[in-house]
Amino acid sequence: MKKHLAILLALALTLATGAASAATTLKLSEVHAEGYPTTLADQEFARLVEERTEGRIKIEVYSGGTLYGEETGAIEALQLGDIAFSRVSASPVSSYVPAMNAIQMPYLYKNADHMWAVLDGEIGQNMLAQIEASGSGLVGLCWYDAGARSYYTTKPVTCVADMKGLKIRMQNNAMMVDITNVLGGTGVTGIGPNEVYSAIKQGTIDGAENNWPTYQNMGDYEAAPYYVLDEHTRVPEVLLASAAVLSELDPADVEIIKAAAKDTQAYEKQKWAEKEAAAEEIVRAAGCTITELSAEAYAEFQQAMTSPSAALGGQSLYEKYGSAYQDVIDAITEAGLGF
Ligand code: BDP
Repeated sequence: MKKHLAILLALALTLATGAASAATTLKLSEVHAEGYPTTLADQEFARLVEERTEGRIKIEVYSGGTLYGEETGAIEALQLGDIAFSRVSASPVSSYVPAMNAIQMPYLYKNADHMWAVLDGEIGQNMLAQIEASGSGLVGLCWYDAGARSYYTTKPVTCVADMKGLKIRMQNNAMMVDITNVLGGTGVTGIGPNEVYSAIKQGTIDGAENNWPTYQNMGDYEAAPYYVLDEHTRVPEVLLASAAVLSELDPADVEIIKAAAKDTQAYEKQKWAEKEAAAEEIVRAAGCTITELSAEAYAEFQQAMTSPSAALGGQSLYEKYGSAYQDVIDAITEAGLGF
């Protein structure tokens, strides 16, 4: 009798705590290596979700591009519901949600504070909501920092004319390809960020463009030691979820997931600041040629990417990719007046 009571009690306890129900395990794809700011943020997100759902949801983070080496592959897997999450750059998301280009036009932000005021404000939060509302099958959870992107090449570049004829790996986004094309170079896509180093070494491309942390962490600075700080774009990172996978979960858990993601943003920004400084130090110590542009040379890059171009049949990048979102672009520019 006593034994039966104990079993009953144990059963009641398991039911009450939910310990008997199996945990749901979800996958998160990340192209960066262990220890990179976004990977650390993914892991913090997984920790918070597991803690706040009391173990009902476990998230496995696959770093280093082991699941998908190209972010477009991860995005398509999210649409199909093959994986639950992926931390990607906002750039390839534009191929699925074109309005995303409005927040990553060249020379759009005055500085990082300007970009963050926009992303944390109405425009950025509306953009996250728009990813979900667009019917893309994607859900935008939060933004992460990714600094400013600049060109790195196997030959010195100190002005726009030096870009002529260079084959430059760009992210999978038509606007990004045109950013290089308007400079007289050739934008090349289809190369994952982990393949850039070998593509440069093999001579398939003459360079690429990225922020300090990726330039250093992927080892690209050893293959293309000329880094020209033209800072053409600030493209934030975005943590995406699969709408199909979220629809299978308890709505209360979806709310926990959404809140947990937002709570990792400050953490990533702090790790980003540390890594950005450390990466710059490593690259400089390695003896790379870092070109800080004169005001005139900088203006030349800016001019090429904002005015009409023969490479675009007389259109400017802003006309070709931004005119449908002119109101958003104007609001972003206006928000920059205080910076
Ligand atoms: C890095 C982003 C990463 C992108 C990569 C790229 O963190 O998400 O995949 O650029 O250029 O800055 O593809």
